[in-house]
Amino acid sequence: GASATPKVFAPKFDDYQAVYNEIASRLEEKDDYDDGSYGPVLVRLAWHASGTYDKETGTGGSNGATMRFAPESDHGANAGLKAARDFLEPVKAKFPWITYSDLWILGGVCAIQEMLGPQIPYRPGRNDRDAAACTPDGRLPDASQAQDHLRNIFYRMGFNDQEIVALSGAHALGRCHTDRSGFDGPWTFSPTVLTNDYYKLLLDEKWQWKKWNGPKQYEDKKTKSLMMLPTDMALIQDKKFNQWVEKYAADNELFFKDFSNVIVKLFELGVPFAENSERWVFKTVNA
Ligand code: CCH
Repeated sequence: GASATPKVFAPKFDDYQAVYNEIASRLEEKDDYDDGSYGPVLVRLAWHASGTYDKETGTGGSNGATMRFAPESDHGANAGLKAARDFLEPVKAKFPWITYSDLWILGGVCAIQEMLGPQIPYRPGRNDRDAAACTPDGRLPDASQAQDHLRNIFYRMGFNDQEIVALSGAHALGRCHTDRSGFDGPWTFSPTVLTNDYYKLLLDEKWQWKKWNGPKQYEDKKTKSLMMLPTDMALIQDKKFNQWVEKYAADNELFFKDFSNVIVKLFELGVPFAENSERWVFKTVNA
């Protein structure tokens, strides 16, 4: 008789493009959130899933999606990211074959591309893990600190000074929320579009301490409607960082190229990809 070949669903590019399209259409549809987009908080979810990586022990990183569980979900740095996880839940329900950890990173990739950022090559291969793989608190940066702290945190993941500055350009997107981090306000006037405005504003505006009862942060002297965290200001206070701020402020193309490279690296930290795995570039909705 005919021997039945077991049918194992092995998703390919088109399958992941379909997931991408679903995330993109939800982004478009749910435009009553924050500044009109879930995009920024999706980027932050992908970053906080990845930024727990420790190169010495190989622990943390986007493999595992352990932020689904306490204690990681309750870490102060992750306050508010439930909004992003909940946004992706119906996508997971529609495409149950994708792991949460691949989905969260695809959410970040889709959000960056749909917010007019550069192409972010992507490959799947992350496996979900249980609460036992949660990382200890304190692996993500503390916004009240300065350059030494930034170097400690990002060198632990394996990044250099140029990469720290390139990654920080993500703060062109989104805002701080008093009920999440305690800080308040956006960094740029266009928080749902990725540009090099973060660097331009750092250099061009006059920044002063905001007078309020909240945590210490800066406001722009002119409009008092933008903000910078102490860690953002460290990028212009430190000579080595500042060189890169100037380069990215002057050249959006260079920023896009370096941002794409470094965020691919961030999103892949500690992921056990198959040896022959290749990266894909997904088509944007308007392409
Ligand atoms: Fe960030 N970030 N971030 N950040 N971040 C916050 C919001 C966003 C720090 C602190 C904060 C990166 C690096 C740092 C985003 C992407 C990246 C907030 C406000 C704080 C505080 C949270 C709130 O109240 O909702 C610090 C410190 C560092 C040190 O380097 C990096 C790297 C990335 C991505 C590559 C994005 C996007 C947001 C906006 C989220 C939103 O909900 O709008």
